[in-house]
Amino acid sequence: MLNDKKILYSGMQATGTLTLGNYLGALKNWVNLNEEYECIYGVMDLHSLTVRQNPAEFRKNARSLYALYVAAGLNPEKNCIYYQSHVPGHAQLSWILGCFTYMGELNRMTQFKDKSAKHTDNINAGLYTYPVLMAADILLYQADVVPVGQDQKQHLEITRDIAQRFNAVYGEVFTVPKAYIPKAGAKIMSLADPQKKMSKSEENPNASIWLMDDRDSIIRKFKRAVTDSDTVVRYAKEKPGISNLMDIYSCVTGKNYDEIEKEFKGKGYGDFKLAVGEAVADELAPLQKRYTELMADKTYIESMIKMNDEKAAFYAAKTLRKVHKKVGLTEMIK
Ligand code: ATP
Ligand code: LTN
Repeated sequence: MLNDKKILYSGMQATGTLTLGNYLGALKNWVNLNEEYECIYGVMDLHSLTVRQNPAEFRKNARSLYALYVAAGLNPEKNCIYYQSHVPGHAQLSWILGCFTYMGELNRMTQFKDKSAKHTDNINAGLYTYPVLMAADILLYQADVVPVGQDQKQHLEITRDIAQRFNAVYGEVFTVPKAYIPKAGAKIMSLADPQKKMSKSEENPNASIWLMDDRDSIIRKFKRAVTDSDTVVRYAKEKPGISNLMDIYSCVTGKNYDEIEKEFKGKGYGDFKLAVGEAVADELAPLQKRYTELMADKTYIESMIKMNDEKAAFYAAKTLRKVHKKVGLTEMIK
C-alpha cells in the first residue's frame, strides 16, 4: 500500500436496501475508523448471487449501495470503494483458498444453515462456499482489520484459519486479519420481534428501519416497536425489546445505558420510543439528503467507480501473483 497505515477492509452484499442494523453494526463504524486506516470497501455483488436476483433490480441495488457508502461519509477520493465483481482476483483466489478449506469447517457455518433453511428450493454450492469467497476478499488486500456486525464473526474466524493454514505451508503470504465488532450496535434486533436480527431480507415492513425511510415512518415504527409490559426504561436481559431500543439510542446519541436510564427516569415507554425515533430520524437526515444528490450525479459516481476499480485490481493482482508463485502455478509466458 501507499503509506504506513494498517489496512481496513469491509463490504456488504448488494441485496435490497440497507437497514438501521447494517448502518449501526457496520457502516457507521467504517466511518468512525476511517482516518486511522487505509480503507477498502467493496460492493459485494458476487456474494449476492447466492440468492436469486432480478437482474435490473440487482444492478440498481448495487449502485445504490455504492452511493450509500459515500453518503454515510466515506470519501471515494480517499478510500478505495469498488465493485467486487470488477476485480477478477476475488474469484481466482477463492478457487485456490477453496482447496485449503475443509468441508467440515463449512458445515459448521451458521449463516449457511440459516440461509439454507430460508431458501430450501435453492441450496446452491455458492451458498456453501460463501465464506471462502469472503476469505478471498479479505486476504487479497492483506487486511489487518475487518469491521462487521456480530453475525459475521464466524466468517472472520474461518478466514483467519484459512490464512494461517496457508501461511504454515508457504510462509508469511497473508496478513491474518482481526474482526472489529462494535460493543453497542453489533446486533440490532427486529422491532417486531426482539429475538430476531433486524435484516435486509425481512418481509414485515414494521420490523426494520430502512435507511431511506422518511421521518414519519421512522417515528411510527419506533412507536409500534414490540416491548414488554413493564414501564421502566432499564437495560436487562429479560427486556430484549427495550434493551434493543436502548442500544439504538446509545449508538446514535453516544450516551451510555446509565445516562439513558437517568434521562427517562419517571417517564414511560411512550416518551422513550418517541425520543429514539427522533434521534434516529435526525441521524439519518443528512445521509438521506446526500444520497439523493449523489444518485443524481451519475458522472461523479461513475468516475469514482472506475478509478477505484482500477486501484483495487492493482492491489489484488499483487497478492494473487504472489500466491500463484508460492503454490507453484506456472507463470504466463510474455
Ligand atoms: P440479509 O438479510 O440479506 O442476510 P443482512 O441485513 O444480514 O442481509 P449483510 O449484507 O449480510 O446484511 O450485512 C452487512 C453488514 O451489516 C455486516 O457487517 C453485518 O454484520 C451487519 N449487520 C447486518 N444486520 C445487522 C444487525 N441487525 N445488527 C448489526 N449489524 C448487522
Ligand atoms: N458476508 C458479509 C459481506 C462480505 C464481507 C466481505 C464483509 C462479503 N465479503 C469481506 C467483510 C469483508 C456480510 O455482511 N454478509
